[in-house]
Amino acid sequence: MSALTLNFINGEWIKSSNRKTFTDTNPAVHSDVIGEFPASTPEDVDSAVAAARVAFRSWSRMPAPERGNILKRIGDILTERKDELAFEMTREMGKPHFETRGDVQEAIDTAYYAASETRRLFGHTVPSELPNKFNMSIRRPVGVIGVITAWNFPVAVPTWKMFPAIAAGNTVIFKPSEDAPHSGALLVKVFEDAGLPTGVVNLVQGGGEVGSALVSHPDIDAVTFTGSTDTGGKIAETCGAMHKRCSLEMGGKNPMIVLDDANLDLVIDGILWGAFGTTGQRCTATSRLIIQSGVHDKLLEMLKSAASGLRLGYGNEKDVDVGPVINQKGMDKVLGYIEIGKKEGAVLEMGGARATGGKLDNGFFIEPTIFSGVTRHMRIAREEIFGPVLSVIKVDSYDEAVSIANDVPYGLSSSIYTNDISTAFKAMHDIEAGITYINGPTIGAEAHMPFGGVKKTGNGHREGGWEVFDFYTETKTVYVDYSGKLQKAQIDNT
Ligand code: UN1
Repeated sequence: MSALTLNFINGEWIKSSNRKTFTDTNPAVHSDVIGEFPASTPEDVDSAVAAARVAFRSWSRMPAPERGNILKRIGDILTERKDELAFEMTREMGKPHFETRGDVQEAIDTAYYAASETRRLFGHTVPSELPNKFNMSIRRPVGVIGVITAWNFPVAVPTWKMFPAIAAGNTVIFKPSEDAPHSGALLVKVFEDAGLPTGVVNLVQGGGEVGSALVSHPDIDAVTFTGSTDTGGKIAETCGAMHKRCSLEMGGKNPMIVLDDANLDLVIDGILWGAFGTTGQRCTATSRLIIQSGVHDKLLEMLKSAASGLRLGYGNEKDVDVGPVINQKGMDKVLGYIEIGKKEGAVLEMGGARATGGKLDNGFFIEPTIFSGVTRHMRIAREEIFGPVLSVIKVDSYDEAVSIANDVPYGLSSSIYTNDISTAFKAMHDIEAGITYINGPTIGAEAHMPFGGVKKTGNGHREGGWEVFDFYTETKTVYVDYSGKLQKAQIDNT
């Protein structure tokens, strides 16, 4: 068994303290066992935090552009290994190889972007209200960061969190999802090979017990999490009680609005990619299609014919458009929602069952599924399904479309197709979401732009782009008085 099935703590690949393991398998080919990974314990978290705390002393003092040089090397190695990483990621979590290549590319972009930020990390200089006095703000790293991620972007999302964190001088404990430990370990191996100093990133594999130990650890200063809204809420409670900052990226129920004047061919490409890309298992997936009545019937027919051409299969084989869902639990959940949709009276236009036959019997495949006649109060219009299920809602007007788009507890991504520039600009403001795409689907965030959602999707922070550095740094305000005497603010200058 390779060393990479161990934890990585203080620069060494080591077993967990209790030697217990969990099994990781290929969701498209059940017989393909990827490995046994440590079901780690709170003691392992303790060792990782101790290592990260020691590393913080020197890492936080290193000139930021030097940290940036290491990030560049990480980006270079990710570029060299893009194909082999993508192969293993597809094997582990199922999305097709062209998509896992994109996942690695997102990590590469983030590495180079975060490296470039190490030459900025701007503070402010501001006039003082007193003479011979200089005011400024500088950024300081926060400390040791707990990073808890999902499996659907097993490389990109962890790097969105870790690269800006380490660029800013923090150190990290990384807990990947139990459904993506292998990708997580391969990523950490890249860090090791790039010469990231000992203890700066530590990997602790495992499930909820490790996650809770991280969140509640008194020596972890901040937690960043991508996953379910329920778990995020619990993390926020613990962090709140401990006065710890946390950044949460949670569920979505992302709408795509199609108005009568839209270019329908463009819309079809967008829906297929937005709703069925990553088998619908993105927090940004298009899960509601809100169509204006003038084009509703025509678009639905076009959509059914286009979606029936999607090829399901193991994503490391040729010509596969859509992979499996992640595991049995995921499959039960999605099939459960399909039953709910039927009971609620939505019209099942296509799909609606486990996909079987030939090699599909070896994995967790679900037919791309479309419901029409969905109304705003149905559960399939309001709850995150995280699978290849699209709910189509018919509306009469722009105003009705926006009102339905906003009528959910989530607000991550959104999209509108229209050729009317005034409507497009209006929608930018009217839609309650952290991200709005005009004439594009709800997926496709770029690494150097802020990413995050409103309402129950997030808690006010953003990943990606320049804003993420606000989460990973503390502002220190500095006053330099060079007048040679005591100057009393608010007293001497009134
Ligand atoms: C996620 O689903 O957690 O915009 C992230 C996108 C991707 C990131 C998705 N770049 O869909």
